[in-house]
Amino acid sequence: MVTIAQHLKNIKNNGWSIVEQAISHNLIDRFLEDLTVYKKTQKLPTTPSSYDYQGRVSLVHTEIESALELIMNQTIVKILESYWSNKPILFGSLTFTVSSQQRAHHDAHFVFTKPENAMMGVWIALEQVSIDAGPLFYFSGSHIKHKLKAIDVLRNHPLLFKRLISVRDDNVDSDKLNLIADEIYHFWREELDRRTALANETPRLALLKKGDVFFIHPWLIHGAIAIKNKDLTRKSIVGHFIASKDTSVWPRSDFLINGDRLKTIAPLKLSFTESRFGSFVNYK
Ligand SMILES: O=C(O)CCC(=O)C(=O)O
Repeated sequence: MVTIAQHLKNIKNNGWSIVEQAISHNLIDRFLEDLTVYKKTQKLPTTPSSYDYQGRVSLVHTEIESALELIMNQTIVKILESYWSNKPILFGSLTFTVSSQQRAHHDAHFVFTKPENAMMGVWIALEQVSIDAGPLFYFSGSHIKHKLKAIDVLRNHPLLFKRLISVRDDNVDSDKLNLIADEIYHFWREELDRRTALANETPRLALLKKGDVFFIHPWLIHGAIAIKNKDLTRKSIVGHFIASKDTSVWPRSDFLINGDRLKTIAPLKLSFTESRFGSFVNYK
């Protein structure tokens, strides 16, 4: 059995760790039943109608107790608590029916925190992941080697940086700012691909079994490969945790357009709900 200390070492050194069979299959089955009922009552599609949709539902843990029970599993919480020496708070969750086929990225760009390691993705397989169902891929060690921020990209695109500053100073045209954010994201994504290709790295695939848990460091480059067999589902839920109530969090837009002056930008104001499984951020 892999010890907690070994998981902490894996996360620190490699940017990931897998806990096999952390979640009971009974609980997963109960959650999947609850999810089906929830989707019906919310009139959400119960089958992925297109591969853009992915059957993705956000924040089900705020609506379905079995989701909270599943994500705030004792082993998960214990590992996070030991990693941060602090009480983990569930910031958000996403459930998928099929693979997102998402391109390489790191989660720090979605949820940027201070301290910078105070966030963690916890991806739970709700069924055996087939190699043809678009499994997650990841570059081991990339959280150290390729820790790329938007400001690193802007330094290589001085004209774009200049444009950003002038639109930002105008402080009125949010459409223009959004377009610049898209442009920065585009170059940032390209740079991630370029770096991993240059380093000649081969991605690993997370071919997890039902009940396995994959810890994803916020700076680990990962994504999901293309679905080869469109009849296959790849049911999963991912929880995004922050280290404690004292962690400062900024949204993706600030990561992209305010990375050079984050000290002057107020972090998100968060409120919290206490549950018998642990605390989570309340968005209501
Ligand atoms: O499960 C997936 O397909 C993608 C999940 C992911 O990359 C993420 O949550 O950051």
